[in-house]
Amino acid sequence: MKNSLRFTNAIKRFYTKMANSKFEYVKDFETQEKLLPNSWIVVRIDGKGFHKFSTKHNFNKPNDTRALGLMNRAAATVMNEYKDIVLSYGVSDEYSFVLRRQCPLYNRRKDKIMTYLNSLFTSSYVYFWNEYFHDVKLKYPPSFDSRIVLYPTDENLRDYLNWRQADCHINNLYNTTFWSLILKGGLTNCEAEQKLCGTDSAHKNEILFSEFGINYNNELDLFKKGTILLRKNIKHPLHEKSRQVIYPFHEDLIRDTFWDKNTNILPGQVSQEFDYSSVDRLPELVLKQLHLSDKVIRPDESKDVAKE
Ligand SMILES: Nc1nc2c(ncn2[C@@H]2O[C@H](COP(=O)(O)OP(=O)(O)OP(=O)(O)O)[C@@H](O)[C@H]2O)c(=O)[nH]1
Ligand SMILES: [Mg+2]
Repeated sequence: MKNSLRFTNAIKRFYTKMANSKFEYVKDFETQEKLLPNSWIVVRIDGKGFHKFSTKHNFNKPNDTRALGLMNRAAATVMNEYKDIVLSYGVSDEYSFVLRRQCPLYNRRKDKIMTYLNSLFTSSYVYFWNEYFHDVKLKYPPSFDSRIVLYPTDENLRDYLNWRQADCHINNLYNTTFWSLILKGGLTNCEAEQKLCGTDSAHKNEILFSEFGINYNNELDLFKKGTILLRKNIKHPLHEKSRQVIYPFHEDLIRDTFWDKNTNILPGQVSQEFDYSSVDRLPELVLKQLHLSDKVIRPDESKDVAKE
């Protein structure tokens, strides 16, 4: 009995091996694209059909701080997992992740990098949905496309980021004026579109100011500039030990000032010290990472918080 069982198993193993070797040739059809060495890797993800998604979930027009906060949270999760990301830039339903030139991640296999980053971003978007849209039920699963673009020089990388931020500015000025004409001015979508046709930036600023008393300069930098996420070492507000966090900035990327301050990015050093004593309050995104209530504002207020 024992012998016959052993014999049957041996036969099974033989046929499995035969079958494997017979079919194994299909593995040769798989290709692996390795990303060029010594070049900046940019992974850009973009929401699929977010025009519809934002309407279905009643996003505020033209900008919804909950939606932008959620995008930033999902992106920070990706940055936390993948330490080779030195900078991320987000606006509307898109995020760009910049991986340092020398990044050896997954042997620079394109598919691995692109799909892992995209799926972690997408699952995080769904995972954190309720933290941002408390009373809004997620009606259907959102999805994001992604692509990888390589930039060989620092100048190319900066120009890429300049392009995305300039796009943010152009779209936001247009959308702010468009929705003011509709929501405050009572125009139909078609009328607003016609009114804005052929207008330049100065003209849109003028419409906003003269018709609605809106000074575009006073709009939130979050809307005008998008969000730049950087890895920073900061002093924990309670015990002052150094902590690495993903810190959001809403500044001009195009000017040299940004690059003069954040000297670690282009040499590919992923993190840098950051003294936040001059900011009014730590951003919510940072407080969440430190598991702190958003009542904590500055180290000098930490004693009060610690007592609570
Ligand atoms: N109301 C509102 N809409 C937003 C916000 N953020 C993104 N959107 C919507 O998302 C769209 C993003 O633009 P696209 O990516 O070009 O459009 P899409 O519908 O996602 O189309 P595909 O990316 O081609 O699938 C915007 O045009 C808006 O309709 C927001 O904060 N508020
Ligand atoms: Mg989209």
